[in-house]
Amino acid sequence: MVAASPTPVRPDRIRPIGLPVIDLTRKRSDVVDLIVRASEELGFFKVVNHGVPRHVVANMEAEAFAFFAQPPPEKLKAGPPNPLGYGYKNIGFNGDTGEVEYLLLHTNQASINHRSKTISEDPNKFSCTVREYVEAVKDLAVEILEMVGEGLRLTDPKKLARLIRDGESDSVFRLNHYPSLISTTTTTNNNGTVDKDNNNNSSGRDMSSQQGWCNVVNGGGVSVKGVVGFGEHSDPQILTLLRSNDVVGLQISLGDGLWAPVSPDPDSFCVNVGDALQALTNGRFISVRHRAMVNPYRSRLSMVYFGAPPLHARIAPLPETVTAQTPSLYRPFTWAEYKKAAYSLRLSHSRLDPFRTV
Ligand code: GA4
Repeated sequence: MVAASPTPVRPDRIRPIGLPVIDLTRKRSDVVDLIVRASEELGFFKVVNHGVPRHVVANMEAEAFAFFAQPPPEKLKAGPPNPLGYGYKNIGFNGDTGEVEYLLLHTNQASINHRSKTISEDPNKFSCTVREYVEAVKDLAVEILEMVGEGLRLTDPKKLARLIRDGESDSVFRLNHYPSLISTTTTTNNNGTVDKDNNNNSSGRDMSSQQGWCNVVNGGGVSVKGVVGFGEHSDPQILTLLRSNDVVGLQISLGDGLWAPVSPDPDSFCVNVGDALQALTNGRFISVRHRAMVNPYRSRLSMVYFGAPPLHARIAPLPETVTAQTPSLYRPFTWAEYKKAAYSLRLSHSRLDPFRTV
């Protein structure tokens, strides 16, 4: 018998792209056009001059780093994730894993207060910091969605924004920590200068494990290895607002094994369209797959707000997006139905497919 030759694993390739950077202090009509165009073409853009106060971001980041710097037994008090709470390597309930530890919180104040007791020795301070951050970022998401409503010329331009502003919104907030692969605190950065990384690998795990490694070819065609922190997926919600420290890691899928790295910029927010907004816009806006890679030298921290509708909200293509030429691509579903389907699938699955009409 002739042994079958192993199928060669095609290395991922990196292709840098210029992500649109939208200055929110520009003329409103220009900002509206830029947001709509970016949401249609790439599903991703950055916003600058966004109005979220620096100290609000800095306080949240400090709390997050303080939490992840604790010894594992302390962090485990906030877990296991159900899906809310502290998680370490396991993502969802169907066997997905990644080189990440995280805190997943509901943005409902009662839930934050309750969770804070297992997260911090000063639960009041922790919950106030989260509340301040989530409120500021939610306001930004509302502003962006109002502009989307204008850009799509909806009869009720605030309709989309109301879904996440609703007191019963099912929005969640996630803190992701991707420890570096080295445990020393002093590293050399891309410029060849020395950085002091105070956020060293404190996860208490064996980072020498080869699980999660994939081959990556950079722009110059050189094959390098990369470790996946959070695997390829699209976000289920309406709109995602991500802020990370100054460490590269986020990558956008361009399809066919091509990945576009997003340059980190602690002063901006990276915004992306979620599956629910793709359905609401009848596929006009795209919910693009993305992933997070571990940085070998420096720990990465991302703070991600996922703006979602209430559980009972009905998601269906907005009438303004359905025409004879563009018939409805999705059947109506509630957010609760969609979530149930999402949690029954793996991270990389296409979660909107079961709701497609064609
Ligand atoms: C991806 C986006 C958000 O991080 C998240 C994730 C959620 C989880 O970690 O509990 C999911 C994942 C995310 C999509 C599919 C399901 C649900 C893990 C998983 C395998 C909080 C979300 O809403 O969906």
